[in-house]
Amino acid sequence: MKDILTADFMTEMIRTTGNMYRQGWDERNSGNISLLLDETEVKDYVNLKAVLRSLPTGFKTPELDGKYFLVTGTGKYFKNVEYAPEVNLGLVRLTDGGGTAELLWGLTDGGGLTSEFPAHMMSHDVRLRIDPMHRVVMHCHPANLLAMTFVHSLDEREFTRTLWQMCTECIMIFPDGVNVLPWMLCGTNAIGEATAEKMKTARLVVWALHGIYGAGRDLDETFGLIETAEKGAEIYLKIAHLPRLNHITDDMLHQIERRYGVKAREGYLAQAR
Ligand code: 2HA
Ligand code: ZN
Repeated sequence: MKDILTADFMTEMIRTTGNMYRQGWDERNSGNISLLLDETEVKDYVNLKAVLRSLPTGFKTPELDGKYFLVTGTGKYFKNVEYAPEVNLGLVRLTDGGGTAELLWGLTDGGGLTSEFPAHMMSHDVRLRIDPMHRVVMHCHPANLLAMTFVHSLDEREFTRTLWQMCTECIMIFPDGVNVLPWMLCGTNAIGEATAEKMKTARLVVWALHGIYGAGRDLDETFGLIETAEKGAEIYLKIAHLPRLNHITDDMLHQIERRYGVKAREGYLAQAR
């Protein structure tokens, strides 16, 4: 067996949790990540037959049966992942139609999977149907996006348009926009189902008064997606109370669409002239 701490997926996960912590997105034990892995990626690093513990998930995702995930543990601090990955992360394989997660590595202190495991798995299920290259679900609490949900309309079109209008490149990074869930109790199957439903039409789902979910093809891309939306929210909060003299107009956004080959979410921009 090769040393799992040298695997690309592990070093990327460790860097990403550290970077998210240093961005201020993951105070204390907040936030969670799950990274979908192919069996070919993990087979040299763990004994696929040696199940350390079987953890009931409390829901079914038959399409994910047999799939492998590297996930953050419940109650674990992102800032500690780089110092003790084997305590703070777990590598699991779903069986029993998604009803059981078999632990193959990690969570060595007896800890469990992220409390948001339902939202993660249900979102993977949805995103994989849309994009076979999909791999990552990421949740965190970026301050500006969170703050924005207290003072901005939670209408998805309005919320998305505001972010697109804050930085020229926002529309290039998330042309599908940002979906928004009203406040719901976190850690439940219900918020998992609602998040997955929102993931059908966008890779970013804001949890009002709580945080955000991002989905993408790798850790870097998903981090960048959240980072860009958070930058938009930061600009918004810097200028929301000031008279606005200059604007990013729908006409400008249409120019970006044409030049960079992106397509804004249907109906989110005024018709091009
Ligand atoms: O893992 O962020 O939403 C802690 C959370 C739950
Ligand atoms: Zn949270």
